[in-house]
Amino acid sequence: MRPDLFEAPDYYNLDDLFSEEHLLVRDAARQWVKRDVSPIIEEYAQKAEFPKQILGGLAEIGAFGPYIPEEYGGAGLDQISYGLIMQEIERGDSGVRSTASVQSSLVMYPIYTYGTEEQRKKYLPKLATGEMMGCFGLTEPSHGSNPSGMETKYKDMGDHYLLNGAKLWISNSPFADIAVVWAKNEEGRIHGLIVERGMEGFTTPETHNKWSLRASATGELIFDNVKVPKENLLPNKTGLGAPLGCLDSARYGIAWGAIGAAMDCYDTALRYAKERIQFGKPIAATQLQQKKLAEMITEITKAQLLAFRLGQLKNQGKATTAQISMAKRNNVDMAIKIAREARQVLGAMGITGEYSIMRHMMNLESVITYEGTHDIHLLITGADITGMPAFQ
Ligand code: TGC
Ligand code: FAD
Repeated sequence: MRPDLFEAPDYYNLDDLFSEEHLLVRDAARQWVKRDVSPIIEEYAQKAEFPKQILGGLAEIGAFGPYIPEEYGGAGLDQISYGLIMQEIERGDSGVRSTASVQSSLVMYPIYTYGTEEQRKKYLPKLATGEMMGCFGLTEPSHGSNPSGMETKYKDMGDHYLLNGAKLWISNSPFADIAVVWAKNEEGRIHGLIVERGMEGFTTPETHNKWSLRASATGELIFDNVKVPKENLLPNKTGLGAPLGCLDSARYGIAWGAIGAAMDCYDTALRYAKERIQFGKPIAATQLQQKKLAEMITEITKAQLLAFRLGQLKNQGKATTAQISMAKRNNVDMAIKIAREARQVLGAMGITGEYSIMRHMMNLESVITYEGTHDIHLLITGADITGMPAFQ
């Protein structure tokens, strides 16, 4: 892969709206990605392996629990800083951002929000440093978009719970130390349980042959009569709203993250178009390539404004699930379309690993599917504006 020459676009002077802290946090993440992610990521994506050596760096830039209070090891930052960190990481690779999203919003968030003080103290500081890694099990083989139908269940055995079932498509599962697992009790009510690697009957086979998110480890969670200690139940929220609350936080991060992938594709295409000479002039001087580039920067700018306003609402505790859905859906769609257009600007070179565009494009095929598909987010907006859910 070529040296990382990335220069971030800021067409509407958004930097003027960020605080000094936002800029410091963002620039630290940006430099780290340039130094520690860009030089290695293509190789890891090609060999379909997660680069575990970057876990310490992710922790150092505050990517594990950015908004978790410092007393539990988090970075104690606001939601805009969290978004900016996700943007910068996904500028490097969506798979690396996935690892950070899962650790922060799908593992640390539920333990912090729904857990006991003992659970917070036991797990959060280690998760914040990356000494312990987590994953989140909601999706099942027969229940993706409709997690309420989940079949994973647990039984109260007096001194412990007995867990049975299976989860599929779980980011980080092959190496995670713990899993936050959503399962039904005997009354059919959904609860979260912390399952630890090493518990008898718990296995995490890896999913192979992915064309997308190749630098992220994906796998299953299989529970075959796993004895889970009673103190591992998250007691403070039950029902589908508990996992959906975690998804609000992760989807918000993705709305920012997708901007990073789009910025990288745009920046690469712009630089290439200025340098590539055909018919005696740079292709950037042709109207067709300018149309592509001008539309890209317009869409990136709109997505940045959407994410920034959503960040303000989130900081005020006012962002709704439907507002988050709109931003996740719009920004990922924007990014995947830009990746496809940018790939064409590079001609044949666009399909190689010399440039990041094809990797972003393939990664975004997962991002547009996980954390609620493109269709499901449209239906969430539809339900919100009409008051008539059309899921069934
Ligand atoms: P519905 O009837 O709408 O809601 C059930 C209950 O939940 C409450 N609720 C919420 N509570 C808190 N926060 C939210 N965001 C909430 N949304 C809904 C709701 O009030 C209700 O409460 P109650 O007390 O009345 O029971 O549920 P539904 O079954 O109709 O489903 C709605 C739907 C389709 C929108 C939902 O199921 C959905 O979002 N499906 C998509 C599934 C999904 O996003 N899965 C993601 C899996 S994790 C993942 O992909 C990680 S990838 C990570 C990475 O690598 O980055
Ligand atoms: P389905 O729900 O079967 O949907 C198939 C198609 O039908 C989609 O196009 C969908 O939009 C459409 N559809 C579904 N319902 C409707 C409807 N009512 N109306 C119209 N169209 C509809 N899950 C986790 O729990 N944890 C993870 O860490 C995790 N990581 C993932 C990592 C990767 C790389 C991927 C690809 C997925 C991951 N997932 C994870 C799973 C992800 O959340 C699901 O794939 C997603 O929710 C969609 O479920 P599904 O794939 O079963 O698709």
